[in-house]
Amino acid sequence: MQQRERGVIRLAAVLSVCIGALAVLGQQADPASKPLPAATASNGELTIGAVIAQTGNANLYGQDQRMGIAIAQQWSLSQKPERPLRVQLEDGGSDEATAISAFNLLINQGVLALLGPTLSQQAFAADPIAQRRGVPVVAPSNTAKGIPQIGFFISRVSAQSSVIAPLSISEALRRDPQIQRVAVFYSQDDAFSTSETAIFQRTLRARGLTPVTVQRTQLADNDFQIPITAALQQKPDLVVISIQAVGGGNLVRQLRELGYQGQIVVGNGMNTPSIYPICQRWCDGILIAQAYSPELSTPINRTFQELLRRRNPDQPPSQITAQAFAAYQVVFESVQRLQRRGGLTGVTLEQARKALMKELLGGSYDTPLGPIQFTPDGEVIQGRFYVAEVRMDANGRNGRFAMVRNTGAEEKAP
Ligand code: 1QQ
Repeated sequence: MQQRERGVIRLAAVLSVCIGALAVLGQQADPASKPLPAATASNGELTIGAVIAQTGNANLYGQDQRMGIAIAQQWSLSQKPERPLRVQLEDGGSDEATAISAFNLLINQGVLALLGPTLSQQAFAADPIAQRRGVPVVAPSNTAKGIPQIGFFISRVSAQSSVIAPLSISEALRRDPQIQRVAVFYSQDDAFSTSETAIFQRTLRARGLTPVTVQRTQLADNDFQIPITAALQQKPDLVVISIQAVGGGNLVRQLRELGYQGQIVVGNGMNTPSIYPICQRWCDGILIAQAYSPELSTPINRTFQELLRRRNPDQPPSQITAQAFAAYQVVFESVQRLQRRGGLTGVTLEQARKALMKELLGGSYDTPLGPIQFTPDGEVIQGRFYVAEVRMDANGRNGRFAMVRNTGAEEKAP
């Protein structure tokens, strides 16, 4: 044997020993097999992780979500929990890689469950890791088709686009039944956008409206002059947009600046008050379907708004904040139920995670979104949805989502 070949074989042997050693170490480091601390222990509180965008463009949603989780924690203390929860917040960034490292970090640290990540695009990359390792995930804001179907441990409190998006199209057509020519815009490199535009386009076709143009843009785009010019040549009388907040806000503004005067329907990507400073007075009048109404008059929704007002009187209650509250609440209440039944006593972390997921899926929750439950595969069941119209102040700096339609589950979308 050549000396070089022997060297290669020796190197391979050393490497395989190293990999084996790392695997053993990894198993030892995995806290899943450790016993869950007793409720009476000094560290009886349990830790859940929250993977929320704090950097990148999705930080606009992340701000709303951090607030929702913070006030949910405050609310939970008033419930005198037998098992208090601690939240460890990690930046999920706005891309897949950051969300994946945050998931790995928190799972390796032994969190009981995870809230997040912010974007569907991230969830399709990070959730399979939690699924493989048996860690419950509750998504506060993933709306793309197929998220809970990633596996048993994956659920969401954010209603999927298919049940919400059609409502805003219906409202636009109710306002103007003469609409004939629809232009569609979406980001082709984002899971939320591609999923939502499919629903929008299906809804349009069901109403006999084939888009006169479909403009495909990129997530990172902020200058839309070229696609807008192409679209306006088709003389649309309705524009339907599935783009995240920063790009979407810029698109609406540029559409108006380039002279478009017809109705605009936008999707969940623009469901945050953070769009106001981006599209300013140009956002006035846009229609957006929502899974939350500040007008829902229930004790938990009033508490949610009161706690929010106390923390930040300038932050209006919004869907993404309410969904983040609900995500925490669902985990919190499931943990308390399980604790009361003895399901968290004498078990390993792995067993506790599994028991929690079962408990969570079987429960009913009275949240600021209204009463919710889950399908067996983790899809939220929610009764009421709304359509809001953005109304901007005269100075164009501040605005609000004014509720213009309230749709119960019994009124099925087309
Ligand atoms: C998703 C979304 C985001 C655009 C809102 C947070 O709905 O990624 O599914």
